[in-house]
Amino acid sequence: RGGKEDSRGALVVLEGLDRCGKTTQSTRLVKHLESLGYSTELWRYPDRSTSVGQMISSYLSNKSQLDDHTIHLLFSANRWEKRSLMESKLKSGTTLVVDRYSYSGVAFSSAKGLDIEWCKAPEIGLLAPDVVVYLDIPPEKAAERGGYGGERYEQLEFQKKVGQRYQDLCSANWKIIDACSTMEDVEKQLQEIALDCVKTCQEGKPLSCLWS
Ligand code: FDM
Repeated sequence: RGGKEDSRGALVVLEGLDRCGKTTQSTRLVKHLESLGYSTELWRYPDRSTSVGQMISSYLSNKSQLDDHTIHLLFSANRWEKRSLMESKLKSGTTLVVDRYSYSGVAFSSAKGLDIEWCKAPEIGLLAPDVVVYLDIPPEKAAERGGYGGERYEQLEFQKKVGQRYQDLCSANWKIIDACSTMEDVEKQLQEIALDCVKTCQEGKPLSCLWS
């Protein structure tokens, strides 16, 4: 689907606690946008395929230990190593649906007690999402959903703290969806939000950088 000269793809980010349905919903959203003829890709962070991503993966599965600041910077580096590709994809008209982004970085690390401004600093200059969709679920409900997979952060008490940090980060370009609604309901709401955003970007909304 063509558009204006400065037409571009949209950067749509999904955030939320573990087991909120992000992965299922982002996969469905990509299929939907593709079916409408929009070039779309599903991205996720951490991107475990890179060498930085493998260090992160090993940390998350408790196979290695790292200082809290160190792992925070690795998560950020994992976004930086994909930044230029992200920009070129968007500029070439591809919409990116991204499962977790800088907000996960800040929410999870600051929930451990790291200073929030320190956590935000390495994210400065990454591309700002056009919309952040937060799939809102009470931590207790998320824990009931088929259980956690046993990775480092999948514990109820910690997820409660992360939920509070997400609330502190929530700003004007966030859309909140009740993740306790039916899967179809969440899917529909997400489609509307994303489509609206895709159209705005097609009309030439300029790209901007975090933290804007
Ligand atoms: N996570 C994810 C972080 O702590 N910082 C980050 O920057 C990102 C992107 O990694 F518990 C945490 C969030 C989650 C874990 O995520 C792995 P997935 O979605 O389960 O792969």
